[in-house]
Amino acid sequence: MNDAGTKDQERPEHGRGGTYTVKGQEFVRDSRYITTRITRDGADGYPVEPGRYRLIAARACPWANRAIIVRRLLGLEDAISLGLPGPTHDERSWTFDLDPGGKDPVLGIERLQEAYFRREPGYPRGITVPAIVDTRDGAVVTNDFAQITLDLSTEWTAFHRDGAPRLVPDDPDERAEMDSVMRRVYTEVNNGVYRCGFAGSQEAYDAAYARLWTALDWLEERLATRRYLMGDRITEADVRLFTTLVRFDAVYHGHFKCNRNKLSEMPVLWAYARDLFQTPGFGDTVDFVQIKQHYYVVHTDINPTQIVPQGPDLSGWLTEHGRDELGGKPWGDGGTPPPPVRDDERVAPGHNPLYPAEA
Ligand SMILES: N[C@@H](CCC(=O)N[C@@H](CS)C(=O)NCC(=O)O)C(=O)O
Repeated sequence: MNDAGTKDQERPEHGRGGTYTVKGQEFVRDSRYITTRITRDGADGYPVEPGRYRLIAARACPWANRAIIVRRLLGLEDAISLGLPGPTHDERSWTFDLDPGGKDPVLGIERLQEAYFRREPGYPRGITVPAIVDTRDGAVVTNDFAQITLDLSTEWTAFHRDGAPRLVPDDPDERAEMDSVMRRVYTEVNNGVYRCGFAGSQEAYDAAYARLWTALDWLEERLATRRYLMGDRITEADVRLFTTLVRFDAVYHGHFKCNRNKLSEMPVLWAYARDLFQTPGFGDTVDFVQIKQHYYVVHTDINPTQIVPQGPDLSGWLTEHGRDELGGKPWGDGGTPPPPVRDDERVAPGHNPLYPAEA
């Protein structure tokens, strides 16, 4: 038994942290994280300090994509730098194979594992993204993906851009409702697609499939009358749902067998997802090429040939969505959209319909 009271033998040889199939079993995510927080009061030893921390967030990963979106919506690019490992990782770790010399230019490391080992030698769990690294000692501060984005909203306020949206409501009732929506979105949708994809038995898959579609039908209904999940403005809940929806037809429909229908066949959810995709800060962070490479190449247990499919056609993401008819103030009172993506953080041409391949 390990420190969380679970059996280490359930972890496969290849060391993947949370995502793999165990034959005969339901997929259960390993949700033990490094939960140190970066806060204004520095209670955990890590005070908010611009220029000190580096967010490591592969574009392929939905949990990391959340952090990239929130950082951009809030305008924290100057306060927290961004490191981007390539789309695939081997049995040991994510690597900085896209960077010159194969090393992260700030941390000087080839593998994210090195930053985890600086925090805890021999770190035994998954080397996951997103992770925030302290550039002073090169050690991971946190990989607690759910807390990371909430803290960007609530602890880093002094460094938000002018016009940044309030992604986490101040009103306690609204916050409680958002937390409840996010809980359901997490268990049934964000993690629900993985539960389908990594089901280790027919029964587990059947149950996972039913749960997922029950939740997607609920969302289709909820969003029919609300422009965003919490009403008339964008919140953290939308960021969390978006990162799963944007991957749906490209990977979850086929690779994870979430195939009752495509996202593009659910009129409300598809229009909602396109609305967000076309909103600055959302679609402009998405790299469909890396997303497909990641899932189809890394998950050899469910795609042993590692063949990456050509489709689907992504041009639909830019079609009119008509959601403006529902009204709403996407950025809230006094809020404004973020400025265009900085040059050094742009998704590669041809990897996203917003950035066509150069002729
Ligand atoms: N929510 C995730 C955290 C993020 C996560 O799973 N990221 C994946 C990529 S999408 C990852 O880093 N996987 C590497 C690994 O599991 O070793 C979890 O439950 O662990």
